[in-house]
Amino acid sequence: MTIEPIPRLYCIIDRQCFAPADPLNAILDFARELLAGGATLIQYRNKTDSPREVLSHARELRRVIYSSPPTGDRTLAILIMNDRPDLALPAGFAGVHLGQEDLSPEAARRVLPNGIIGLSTHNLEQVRAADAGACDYIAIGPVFATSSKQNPDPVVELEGVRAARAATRKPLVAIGGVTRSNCRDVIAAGADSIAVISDLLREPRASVREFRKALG
Ligand code: TZP
Ligand code: MG
Repeated sequence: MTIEPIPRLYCIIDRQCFAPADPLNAILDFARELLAGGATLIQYRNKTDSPREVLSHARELRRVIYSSPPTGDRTLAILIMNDRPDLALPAGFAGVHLGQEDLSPEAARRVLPNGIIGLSTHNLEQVRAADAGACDYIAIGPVFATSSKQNPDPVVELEGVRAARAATRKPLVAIGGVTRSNCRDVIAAGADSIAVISDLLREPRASVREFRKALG
């Protein structure tokens, strides 16, 4: 499935950013605030809980999003599951975001024949391989230093975004250390979209609004 044009802002809800126990209500409140700010693309990232819990959170997230009033020019936010196509399917999510060590895009396509499939890349060689493969969009990063990812690859800086842009015509998402202050530079370097964890956390509704305003 295509995701073109990809929304300029790609919000990530990272379970790690919420209380160790019983995070669901806080996660759902956070999602409501993102939507109220105008979020149209949301990934659920949960690297700690059991598949059963991840699926349960994801189903609740979908319920919240489908029962929220429409925002912006899109009726509903697109929901993407991190890592797990097998959970995206029963959660009713639109797609999956894969890392280099998850299932390949081609294998994920067997699970989600009509789903959106994104792939993380961290260098030019990976971008080229992703461009030749079955993913619908490519993420490049970390662009800048980030504390949201364990064992991050080396930062690619704006130069890495420019190089990725030159290597693919697929929608390009830049991730890692992107904030309201630097997001315009990242788009100017060639990204179609920027993915954010940290700079949404403190004031999600206002942040989404400000990102959207900055990104046009
Ligand atoms: N992949 C590369 S950097 C990153 C991920 C998941 C974390 C991005 O989070 P932040 O807080 O916006 O830097
Ligand atoms: Mg992954």
